[in-house]
Amino acid sequence: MFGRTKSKAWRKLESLYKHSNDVHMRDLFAEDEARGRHYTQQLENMLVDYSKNRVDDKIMAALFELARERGVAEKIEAMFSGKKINKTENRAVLHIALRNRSNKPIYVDGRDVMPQINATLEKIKDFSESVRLGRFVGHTGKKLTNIVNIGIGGSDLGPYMVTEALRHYWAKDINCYFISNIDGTSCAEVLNNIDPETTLFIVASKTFTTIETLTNARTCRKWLTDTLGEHAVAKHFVALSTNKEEVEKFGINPNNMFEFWDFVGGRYSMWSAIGLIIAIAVGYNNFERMLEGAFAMDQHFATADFEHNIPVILALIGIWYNNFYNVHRYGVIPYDQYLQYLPAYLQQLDMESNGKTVTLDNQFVDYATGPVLFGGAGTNVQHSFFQLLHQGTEMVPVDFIIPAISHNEIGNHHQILLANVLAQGEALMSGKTEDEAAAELEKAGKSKAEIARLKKYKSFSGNRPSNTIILRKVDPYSLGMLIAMYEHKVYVQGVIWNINSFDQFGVELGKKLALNILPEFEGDAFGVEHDSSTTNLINYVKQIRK
Ligand code: G6Q
Repeated sequence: MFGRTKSKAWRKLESLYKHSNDVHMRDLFAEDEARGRHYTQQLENMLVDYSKNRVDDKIMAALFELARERGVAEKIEAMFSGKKINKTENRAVLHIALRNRSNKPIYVDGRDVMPQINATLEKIKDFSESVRLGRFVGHTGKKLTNIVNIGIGGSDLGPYMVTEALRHYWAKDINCYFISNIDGTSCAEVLNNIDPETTLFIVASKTFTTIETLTNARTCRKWLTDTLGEHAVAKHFVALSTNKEEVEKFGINPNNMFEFWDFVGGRYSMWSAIGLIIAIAVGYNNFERMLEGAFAMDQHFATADFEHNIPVILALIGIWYNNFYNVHRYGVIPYDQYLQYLPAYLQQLDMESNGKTVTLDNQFVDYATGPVLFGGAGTNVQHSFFQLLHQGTEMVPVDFIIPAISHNEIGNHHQILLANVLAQGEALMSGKTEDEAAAELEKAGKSKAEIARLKKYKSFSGNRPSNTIILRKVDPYSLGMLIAMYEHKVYVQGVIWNINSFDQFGVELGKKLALNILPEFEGDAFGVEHDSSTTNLINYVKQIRK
């Protein structure tokens, strides 16, 4: 166990870090002409180049040793075989079963989970096809062409990100909308633009108790029934949930419910019922292609040795910066407009999974766990936060993601995009010395005095790490692979940190906290004590709202 008593590999990495800190990646590339190929892995049409990292063979070997020491292989096997690895909630963690295209049985408490998973997939297939073909129509007989997903967190971010990422595949007559925030604006801006007769609401909530989702769903229900009457609900509302009782209480017929199970965590749930809007938008075949892509990554993750295992390698490189360089942040920059919501989705996946302080042995950690993740679509973000990435005092490891082929090959747009992403990685890695900056200024005809004044500003330290992930195209299959890759990366890191990546008590706290203050604004507060700042703020807002 490391932490209180550090493991052998951990200590080795600490000592390697002391030496590696003085090494510039430029020199590593100069020493090994084949470094680019040497530190690249390919799985089908996905290529991952991790050569622009501050690692060498010794460091990678020690990282693999750490993974072995921490029992990563056993923990992968435990997940795939349905063991209850979510210890704090005593649950199996089986998003991999949702896309288990081999259909090999996976047992939880002695029962194969595949039949129920297949039944839900079958139901998704039938329903999504019926909606797309206009067989399942609205109360007044009109085709349902506005699909509104009402959900939040794991019941929103995955389907939202994927639906947007696969916009190219949408049926031409279907529009998708997402209502997540409790802010009335979220409802109003969608409802103002759609017609109840052609709208299908999908209420997505694992627990079916989340205040935001239920409040939004009630508002939408009222909006619908005010025009079409109570009987219309059966044709315009479906539920995705694990909680049949609450679904019925809300007034949705259980026949219109798509079931999932407690072995599927919210942020890992878009591969089944929670993905219904994806299947309606892009068609079940494409949804299935996404499952197949994820399954290909699952197989790779479960069987490849660590030295060739993409999620394991990415996880270990993350650990290297997080725990040895003490760099607790990283950026994900997709160079693809369709992937613009990927960073927001990954923020939840990574930060909710690994933002933990207590180990599986019930001890407080004495090392850093999950980093802060941020990002945005390139090239846009080159014009916002990239200045800091290049010249700030903070080192920020980055994942660049780009498809080799765009869905929209217009003029030379995609060539420019490709050139940008590769140039950024190269510049972050190599930097520019003061001498090089001076030579450039001289070439531009600057005076000696000007060169002396400007060369520091125009120099770049470089040695700033990045991974480059190239997909052939942003298609359902590649997207499935990409998402599964990050899911597994996060899991491996959680295993190494000896934490439970599958609970989220911090989120649950948030769900309860607001309920203490809500009565103050609804006028029936009963003397709950708050700190003086909160009391002042409550009074200030009340005064304005009077
Ligand atoms: C995800 C979290 C959380 C959850 C939302 C919505 O892993 O548990 O983001 O998805 O809080 O919860 P419900 O789906 O139960 O409404």
